[in-house]
Amino acid sequence: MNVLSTQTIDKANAQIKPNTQINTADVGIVHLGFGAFHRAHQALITNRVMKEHGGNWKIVGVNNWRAAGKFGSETGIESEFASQDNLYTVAVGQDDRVELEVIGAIQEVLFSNQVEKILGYMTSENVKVVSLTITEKGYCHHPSTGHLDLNNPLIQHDLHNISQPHSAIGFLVSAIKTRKENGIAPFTPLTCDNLPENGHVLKRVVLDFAEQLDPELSQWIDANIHFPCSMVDRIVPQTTTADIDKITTQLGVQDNCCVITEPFLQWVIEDKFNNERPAWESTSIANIMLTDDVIPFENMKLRLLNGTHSSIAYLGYLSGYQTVSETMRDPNFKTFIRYLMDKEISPSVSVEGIDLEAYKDQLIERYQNTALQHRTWQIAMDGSQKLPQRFLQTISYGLEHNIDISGLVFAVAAWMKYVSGVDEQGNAIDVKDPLSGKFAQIWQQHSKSVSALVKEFLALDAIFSTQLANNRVFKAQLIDALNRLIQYGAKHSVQQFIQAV
Ligand code: NAI
Ligand code: CS2
Repeated sequence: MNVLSTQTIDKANAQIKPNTQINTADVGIVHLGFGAFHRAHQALITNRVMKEHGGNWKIVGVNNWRAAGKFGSETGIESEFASQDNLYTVAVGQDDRVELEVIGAIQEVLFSNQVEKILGYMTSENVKVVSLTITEKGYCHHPSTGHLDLNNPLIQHDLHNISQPHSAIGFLVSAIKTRKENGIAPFTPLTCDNLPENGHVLKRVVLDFAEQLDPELSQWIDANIHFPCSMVDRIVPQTTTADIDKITTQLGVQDNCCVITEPFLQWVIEDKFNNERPAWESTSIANIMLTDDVIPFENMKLRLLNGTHSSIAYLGYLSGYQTVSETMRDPNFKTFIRYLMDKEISPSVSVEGIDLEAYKDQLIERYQNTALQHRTWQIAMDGSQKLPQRFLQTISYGLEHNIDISGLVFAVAAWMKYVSGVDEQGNAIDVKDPLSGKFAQIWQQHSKSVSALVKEFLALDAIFSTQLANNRVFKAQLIDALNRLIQYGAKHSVQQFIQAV
């Protein structure tokens, strides 16, 4: 079958396709972390801005990051994009219905070792936005404090080779420095990662990095560059070969770069930009807004969606469920997840103008969407980077306000069991986490004593704040939850939990 390209696009069976305004536009954005989510969210929205309003907002994507001094998993997507003239399809699926949109907003996709080319774009005055979806670990920060981890191998390299950066932070500081020296107005660094106060986290690590390089540069950045926060939401699983086959069949041409997602989409952006930006809020796509306070929206999403997503990931995986929708077909899990939302998470969430009950109803529906094969294993990865904003901040709030948080503590216990690397049938779990080696060591040394396991995990100050680690109620509940989990298993423990509340 022919591959999707400028030659074959007319044959493609898609509801929406690029137009001339898109095809003739120039580059205006560099995106670091050109993964599935960016392709189904910011790139699709920017594509629609150009289709409906014009503008030079084509995107240069940077992908396949180096991890700890060597390249990350080679997906080869850069070459796949080149062979498709940088066209790809977003498949929006709801159960058995799928609609296709071909995206033409991508100028090219670069591998993160093409440093000169990447910095050439990032230092061009035509580039006005540098956005990021580099995963929580890409910020090279300590999740519990927000400060830059100066011992991170990528950071160590870049502090001595700023003209040849490996880390996203190094690329940002190198480009900001060059633009300043050449009198070019700064771009807006726009983080779209699942981190609380993500713009503040990005600014913190950029300032920490610049301080090591040149304190005056750090002071200048602090005074002259905004780092807006943004809350992003659209469930976008890793694309599987089954997805590619299904989308290709419907499209009528081969698309090896496609992504599949849900109809729901939301983007709440802090209105603080250093330069021009696309009118993202002015397209035919709903649920995109500019505001001066994103934090309440981030709290709502990171706690109600991502907190229950990670609960499903760890407890669902240990129960033998491969995907979110499969887990939610277990009525005990569906009851447990709604209980977490209503009783343990909602008390710490409030957003003016948002109907929280309707938002939670919608979340439960979204999780049951059978068009998405969102793997519990994928959501379970990088827990050391995710737990603070998804579980621990809500638990801390509950402990301070005398709210029962035993369900979330149960989810933390499931994470501890998951990172042991062995499931309930004794099979190996492929634990993906920057601290996976540390977790394996703790289990190897302390697997005979649950209280010792809990003590060692709580001592991980990159994850658990000192205050939480020293909280006796939390520690006792965690020991009890892990004991029950080991004794009865995840599926039975969930059933016991909802029968007891
Ligand atoms: P993905 O695995 O498709 O892409 C991850 C991207 O991050 C790749 O381009 C990779 O090169 C880059 N990356 C990985 N490690 C890095 C590092 N150390 N430094 C710099 N870049 C690095 O993942 P996906 O689905 O695109 O998600 C990426 C991020 O987007 C998530 O971590 C999350 O923060 C955010 N997000 C994802 C959603 C989803 O449903 N997939 C929804 C909402 C937000
Ligand atoms: C998921 C998120 O993989 C994960 O950690 O919880 O990527 C989730 O799909 C998005 O935040 C939904 O907006």
